[in-house]
Amino acid sequence: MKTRRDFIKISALGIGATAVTAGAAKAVLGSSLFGNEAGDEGETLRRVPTYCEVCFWKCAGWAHVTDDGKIKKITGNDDDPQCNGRLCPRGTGGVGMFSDPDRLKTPLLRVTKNGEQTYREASWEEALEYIASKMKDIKTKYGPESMALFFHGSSGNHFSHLMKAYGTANLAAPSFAQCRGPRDVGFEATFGESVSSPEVTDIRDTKCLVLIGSHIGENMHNGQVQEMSEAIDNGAVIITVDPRLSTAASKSKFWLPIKPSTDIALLLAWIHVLINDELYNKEYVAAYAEGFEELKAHVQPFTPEWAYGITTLKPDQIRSTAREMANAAPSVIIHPGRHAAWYGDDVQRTRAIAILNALLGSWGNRGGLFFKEGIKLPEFPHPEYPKPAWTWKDLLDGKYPLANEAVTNSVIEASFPANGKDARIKGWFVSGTNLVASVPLKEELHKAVQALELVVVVDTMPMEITGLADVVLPECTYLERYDDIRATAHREPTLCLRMPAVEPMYQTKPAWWIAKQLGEKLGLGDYFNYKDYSEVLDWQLKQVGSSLEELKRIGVKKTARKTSPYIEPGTAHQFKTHSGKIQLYSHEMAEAGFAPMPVFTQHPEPEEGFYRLIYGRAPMHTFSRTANNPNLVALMPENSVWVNPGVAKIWGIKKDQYVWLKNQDGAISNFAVKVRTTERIRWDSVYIVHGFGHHHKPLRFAYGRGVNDTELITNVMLDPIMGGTGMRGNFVTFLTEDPRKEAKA
Ligand SMILES: Nc1nc2c(c(=O)[nH]1)N[C@H]1C(S)=C(S)[C@@H](COP(=O)(O)OP(=O)(O)OC[C@H]3O[C@@H](n4cnc5c(=O)[nH]c(N)nc54)[C@H](O)[C@@H]3O)O[C@H]1N2
Ligand SMILES: Nc1nc2c(c(=O)[nH]1)N[C@H]1C(S)=C(S)[C@@H](COP(=O)(O)OP(=O)(O)OC[C@H]3O[C@@H](n4cnc5c(=O)[nH]c(N)nc54)[C@H](O)[C@@H]3O)O[C@H]1N2
Ligand code: SF4
Ligand SMILES: [Mo]
Repeated sequence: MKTRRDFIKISALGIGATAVTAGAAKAVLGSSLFGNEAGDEGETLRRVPTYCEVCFWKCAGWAHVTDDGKIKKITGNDDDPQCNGRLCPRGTGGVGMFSDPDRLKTPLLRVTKNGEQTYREASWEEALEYIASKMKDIKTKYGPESMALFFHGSSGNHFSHLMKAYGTANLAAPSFAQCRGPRDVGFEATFGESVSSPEVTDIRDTKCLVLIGSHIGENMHNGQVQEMSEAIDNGAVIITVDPRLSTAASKSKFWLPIKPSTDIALLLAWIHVLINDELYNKEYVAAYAEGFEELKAHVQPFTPEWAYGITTLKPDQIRSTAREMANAAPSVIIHPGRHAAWYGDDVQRTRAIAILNALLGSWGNRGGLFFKEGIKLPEFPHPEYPKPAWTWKDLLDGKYPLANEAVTNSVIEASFPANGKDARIKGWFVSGTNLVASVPLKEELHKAVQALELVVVVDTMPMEITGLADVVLPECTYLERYDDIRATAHREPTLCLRMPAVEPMYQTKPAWWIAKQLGEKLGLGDYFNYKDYSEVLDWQLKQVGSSLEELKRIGVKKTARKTSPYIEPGTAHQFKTHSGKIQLYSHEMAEAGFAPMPVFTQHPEPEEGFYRLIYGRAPMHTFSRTANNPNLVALMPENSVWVNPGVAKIWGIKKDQYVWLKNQDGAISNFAVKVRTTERIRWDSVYIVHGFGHHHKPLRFAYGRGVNDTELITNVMLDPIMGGTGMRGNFVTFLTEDPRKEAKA
């Protein structure tokens, strides 16, 4: 049967590219585009403030621009506490987002030509008219609630405003159910608030940092990495729990190479030791927590000896690391992690992490977790948003009661008819997220895309997601636009500006402009009462005693805190839970029908000949968003699969050999991946970096390089508490011959 919406390769337009090797990237582009170089002799460079969009740490920096409009380099802003004047390799290489020859250049419309679907170039007027008329149509036929926005990154703010003005609250980001959602819900259930982004971890002054899976150093969240190395220099004890000798583990006093999926057993044993050996912070627990007696009774069976049989970690190792934490308390951090969607019981795991922090008294003490403070910018005046008749919550049918942000997977599942019911979501607006690579629901995505009446994708690059769109809108990169002021609360309140360093290339436009044009075409002009976004920023900044002019000059404005980052000795502190106390026993979870204290669940193990597929980050890339960035491809062109030498020997596979991976359900990687044999990984697991193995040919530097973990994640373990998609219950085996050879012959 012919599908309604074919995946269209943008190369069909003839604007695609021929494959170029990574090494040749530099030659193709010419070195001047590579940034990081001083200006030529005698050349004066203009400094334009920005904040980085290569990941969501949002470091503040300067774009250095020549008189004729070339971006020579990007450097950190010394006044920014999130980066202290230093960008990570990805941020420095951010110029590549701008100079990438494969960028989207014009709006594209899906058309059928000689019976085949393809894109044709369109003017902005035509593309926006088309979207507006479809959106009006959807509003009339089904109500505005049946439009959904999927977003990640700065452009999301502009389209969220548009969608709320239009009348829908179905705004979903993969950064919830595919990332930090379980962690945030676990911490909210315990402390009444999440640890935010950037996290409120006081790593700089800590005496003991415990990393559970969190692989800082490969996870390059800038400020955290800097603070961790400062803490190490100051003699802090690092304890890393990871089945792989991560960069962080290699800098640790203790590396606990845990059997994957068993972390909750270790956490319960640590809680057991802290309580039974009376190592916990009695004063703090008495003053700020409730449910201690219930917790004490609950953990009695969970001795280190019990955990040993599950985790493979020796009892004395568990006891001595618990003692290290207690010695450092309250200047100790059990890091909350960030990408927490692992095994489907992830809220329980992060609850256990939160409880450990509570027992040690870390939140509210120097070297633990601090209280954040920020500058609240007033919203630019606009009419009230209409109240939607229903929201994403109504799509859950009573599932995931503690989800407090839209669950991407549920919104996707509501986008096609199922069980005899019509789909409630009829149109998608997607911006800054490559759902094909970031949400492990291939079939559901496919069904949704066949059923939807409108799919709009706003992106800077011809990523896989663009092939699913009816209309592709090319956004200019962060170096060519205004966005909202960065006003995130953290250790020090800051305001930070992003403005265009150069004019947008090609026909690309900023998200604020796209949202405003669409708003006007939809009769929502009152919500976009300005000519240029700089007016909005100037108005907002003036409300808090600054101005656009000031921020253009300094980039970052820091102000003094008005409140203390720590609990003042002798004062009564209220946490943000209903009772004001930390919930060691969670009434909220009990009422919702879940275990009120963390429980360990045994997860399936790999069958003979299969290995658990675990994945993570590399310092030079951000997910799939940098996969084609010529600067970063030059640093790391492909991922490799980490294999224990003992396992490689059984299979007769050699270092640097290319293999295909096949999972428990028969899914086979699209491409081959290079083997890295290393003692740094347990024998029962293999490891790859996420974001590679692109199958979209117009990505000339990324196409066919390495493997894509998402296509091997066919078993998804949903967290019943908030809908997180646990992705680490997949097992792979090796294929040494090209599995598609016969088909190709
Ligand atoms: N298998 C697997 N899945 C995962 C993860 C994993 O490790 N493995 N990680 C999970 C995590 S932690 C997260 S946070 C999510 C991330 O998921 P996504 O946010 O979907 O991440 P990216 O793959 O970086 O996709 C970003 C998209 O934004 C586009 N883009 C970049 N800059 C701009 C811009 O300025 N404007 C616009 N409009 N578009 C832009 C890029 O070209 C790309 O298409 O993925 C989750 N999914
Ligand atoms: N360079 C770079 N930095 C990034 C990003 C990026 O794309 N590139 N993305 C950012 C984003 S959005 C996020 S969410 C974070 C994600 O980064 P983190 O939150 O730090 O890490 P995770 O992806 O949860 O975990 C990866 C680590 O968990 C280990 N692991 C796998 N299974 C298990 C297990 O069962 N138990 C334990 N204890 N460990 C296990 C892996 O070996 C790996 O070292 O990184 C952020 N920083
Ligand atoms: S950590 Fe690196 S990539 Fe992320 S915002 Fe900062 S400089 Fe950019
Ligand atoms: Mo994430």
